[in-house]
Amino acid sequence: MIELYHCQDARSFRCLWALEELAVPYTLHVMAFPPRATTPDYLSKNPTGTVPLLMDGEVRVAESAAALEYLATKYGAATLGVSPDDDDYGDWLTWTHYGEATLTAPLAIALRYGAFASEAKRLPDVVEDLCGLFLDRLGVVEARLAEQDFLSAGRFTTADISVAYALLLSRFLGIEQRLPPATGACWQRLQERPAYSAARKAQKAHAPAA
Ligand SMILES: N[C@@H](CCC(=O)N[C@@H](CS)C(=O)NCC(=O)O)C(=O)O
Repeated sequence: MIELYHCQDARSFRCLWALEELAVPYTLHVMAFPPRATTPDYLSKNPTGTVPLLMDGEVRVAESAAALEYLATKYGAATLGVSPDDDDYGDWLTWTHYGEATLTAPLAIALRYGAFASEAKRLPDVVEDLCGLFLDRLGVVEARLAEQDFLSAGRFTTADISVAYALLLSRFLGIEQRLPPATGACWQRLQERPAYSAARKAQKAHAPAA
């Protein structure tokens, strides 16, 4: 049975959403954030203390885009994934990783210095600069979504899940209203997917007691 270690709305949400899309059985462990402080035992499973950690028998994947790629390749070759034989394979990989490495990375730092840091350590100019960088980097997403409904392969894949997570984070920075139109419209459509709602319900249902 697959096990997913998760914190509410953290990058592990990508994996939770993918698991719901794939309808494979899984056990969900939701920890309060940050697990290094709230769940010290977790460090023995993942010494970086970060989520996600996806375990599938002996297999352990601790990067969210890698976990998407793993799940798609292993359980969703014809649904969330794209086969190496397919012309869209490189494109699909690019977007699946773009969502984390290029889009989410600046937003995560912006959240750190905008929302999580103590008042004295907040850096509003840096936060605005990082948000601007994120919005610039969304330009290629907007160009693609102005032409087609999904980012890659002409259908819903992990590429959409990966990028959509960055769009979710934009909400927590108060810049969701600044998403360009085709991207914003796609984000609305993605939130209507039953698996997205199921993932949101699952993280709530398994939330640790406050
Ligand atoms: N690139 C990694 C980043 C993982 C990461 O930093 N996760 C955050 C939550 S979104 C975390 O667990 N932070 C807790 C900490 O750093 O202690 C991935 O995509 O999985």
